[in-house]
Amino acid sequence: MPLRAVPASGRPRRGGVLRSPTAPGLRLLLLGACLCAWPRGSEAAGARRPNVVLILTDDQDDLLGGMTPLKKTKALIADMGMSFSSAYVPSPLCCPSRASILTGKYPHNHHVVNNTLEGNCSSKLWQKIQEPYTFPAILRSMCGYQTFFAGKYLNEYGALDAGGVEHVPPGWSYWYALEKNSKYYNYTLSVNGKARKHGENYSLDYLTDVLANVSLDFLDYKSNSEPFFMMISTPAPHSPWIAAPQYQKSFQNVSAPRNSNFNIHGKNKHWLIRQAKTPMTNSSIQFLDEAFRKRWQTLLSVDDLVEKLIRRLDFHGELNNTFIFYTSDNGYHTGQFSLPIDKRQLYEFDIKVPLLVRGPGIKANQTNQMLIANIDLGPTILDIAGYDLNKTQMDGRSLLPLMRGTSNVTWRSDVLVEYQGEGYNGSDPTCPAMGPGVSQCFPDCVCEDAYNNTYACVRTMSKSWNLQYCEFDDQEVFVEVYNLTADPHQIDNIAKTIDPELLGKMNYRLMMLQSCSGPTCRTPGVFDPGYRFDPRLMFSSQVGSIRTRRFLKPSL
Ligand SMILES: [Ca+2]
Repeated sequence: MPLRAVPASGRPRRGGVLRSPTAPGLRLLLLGACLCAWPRGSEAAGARRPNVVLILTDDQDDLLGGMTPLKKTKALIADMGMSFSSAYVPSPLCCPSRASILTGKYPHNHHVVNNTLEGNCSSKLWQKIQEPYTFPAILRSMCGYQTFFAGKYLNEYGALDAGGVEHVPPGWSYWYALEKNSKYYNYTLSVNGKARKHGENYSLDYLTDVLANVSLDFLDYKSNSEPFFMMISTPAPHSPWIAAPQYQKSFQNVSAPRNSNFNIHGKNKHWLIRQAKTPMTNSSIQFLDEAFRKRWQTLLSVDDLVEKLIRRLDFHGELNNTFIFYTSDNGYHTGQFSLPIDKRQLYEFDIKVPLLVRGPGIKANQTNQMLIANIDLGPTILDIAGYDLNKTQMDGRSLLPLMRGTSNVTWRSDVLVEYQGEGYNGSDPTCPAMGPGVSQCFPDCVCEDAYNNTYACVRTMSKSWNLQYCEFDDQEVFVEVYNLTADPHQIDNIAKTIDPELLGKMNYRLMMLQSCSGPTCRTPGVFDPGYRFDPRLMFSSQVGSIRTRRFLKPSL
């Protein structure tokens, strides 16, 4: 059954009409509508406000060749615009990372800590406190954009305890959201709040293709009098890695990269890494190689989606007035430090993601090396729409000056990564060696997450430094530090040998970032020679809750 782009307010119509808002926060926003400062008179002069498309994949790495299968995407977005070569996520897990995209905030400010309802993933509290203030809600209510969502939203979206699929978040004019986590077949979509079940017929149900079709429908049926924002969030390349039939024999000769941290023992790393079995079993290696191939196969349908979308934008005369972003919610690893497959670690392979953009005013074939986090996407898109970022509490910064090649932009040198580990309290007879409190023990009983796999890192990039500093909230109060210039694969933890003064600076910077909120998160880092830290600014919104660390020196 073809999916028609039906507005969330009901029957198909020309022009997206906002649903009756239910959230009090959105009502407040609506009271001050039309607050986007698009230059007065510019539309009358023929200029149209830019459209924005955000394509978000699920678990697509940057470091292990994740972009390699996407040749058309590279040609149509990266080669036509800008690639950010240092783009990070503030949490290497779906729900916290997606919450950071939507809110423009670090996890300690949006309070989504893992993929469970208890961890605030699409919970009632999230719906009440954060969801009315996401950047799409502002785009819709303040800037008059038509807003379209298709695909995976937050992992617990559709949970009965949080309103089921009837819940449509404020700010979306068109809503085609997947219930729960990524699937390719046999799933339920919320079509503007009504459940629509899909089966396993490729031509009708393959989710990546369904997302492409409904997106094309939106472009055919949208209003031409308002600009639009589209967010298309694919299941690929998340497990269960089911490729379209025509791609299931692709990449038969491809294996996971055997780079220098593949299948080695992480001997100076935190306990969860040290318990991994080295060398990995043959069955683990076969499994991860097969997973690697299947992940790439699923991305071929994403490549088709991107091509179809851009062709349709061009057909409707919108391409030259549309910013198109492409990124992923977290990275991935296949065999690094003998961890078979997952994404919950602090290392580059899990926290670094592709980020591409093309659009008006962006020159072709640009690479930007500035330190970026996905909390910058919301501020960037609001900036494109003309919204004053000082009116938000977002932690990120607009990338628009970087995208336009503005000279003398003072940029940050540090971003924060925060992760709260998840454990499983039951026992597993197939994995008796591991006690309660661990999880993700697959394959071959190598566990990749635990309650105390809870850490915070500051990733620093400046002219002088290329470092990562991480502290664990575990019994060892473990510290890991890497010099990414000398050791790009993060093999040597230098926490014991690094200059103590530098260690103290990194500890201090981490403490500052973990206490930051809104404008205080946007400041340049301590390694910027022009930076003068003002603690009054940092703690202005944190009165009475100044965070103190349990230690100043590392314990290894
Ligand atoms: Ca993910």
